Amino acid sequence: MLNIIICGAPGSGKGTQSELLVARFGLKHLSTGDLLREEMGKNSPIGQEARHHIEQGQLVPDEMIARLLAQAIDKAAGEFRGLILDGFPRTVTQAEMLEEMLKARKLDIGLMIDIDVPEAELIDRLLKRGESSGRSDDNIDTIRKRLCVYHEKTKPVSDFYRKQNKYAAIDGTGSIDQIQARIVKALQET
Ligand code: B4P
Repeated sequence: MLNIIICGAPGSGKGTQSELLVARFGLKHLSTGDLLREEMGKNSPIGQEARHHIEQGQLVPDEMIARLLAQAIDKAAGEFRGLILDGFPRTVTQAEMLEEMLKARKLDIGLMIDIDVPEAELIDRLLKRGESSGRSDDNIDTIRKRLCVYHEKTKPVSDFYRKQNKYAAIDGTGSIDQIQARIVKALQET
């Protein structure tokens, strides 16, 4: 079973590339950003707490997001050939939590794909998305905060998987198809 993580800064194209991988490999796509937006849409207690953090450009608490992800994995149990975890883990603590979560379900990670895009392009993409997405976190002040949080908390997660030889850095510039081809090549070389 192929279980992969797609990581990268906000706007690096994690969601975009995940959708293409789903179509190609029949994987189950679990985006923690989507799970949180679903809760916010329902205005559930989790959604209300998440909104507060997301609008500040901060990450939601590790325990909250880990619980939400575990529930989503269990809900999909038996119906997937592999998982794409999009936007999780975003902290080293989440990476440790994920190890335990997967071990308990006799699963493991094959590869972490880290999509690398220069900051100016990230800001450009997110501002463009903000024109139509209606996402309250796609504005310049929040984008800058999200990028700081990414460098401080998420970048170190790469080392966690690099040490396990489960890491591939992917150039995230160019067309969506070019980037997809780089990811598929990395997966084939695993
Ligand atoms: P996410 O939903 O993961 O949002 P993202 O990082 O902004 O999006 P992504 O990288 O998927 O970008 P996309 O493909 O859409 O997280 C939102 C928030 O939720 C976080 O800030 C955090 O607060 C919270 N959260 C989520 N997971 C969490 C966790 N594990 N722990 C704690 N908190 C968590 O691409 C962006 C845009 O670029 C799109 O408009 C797309 O069309 C465009 N694009 C993509 N590829 C392109 C290309 N090659 N060229 C030009 N444009 C491109």
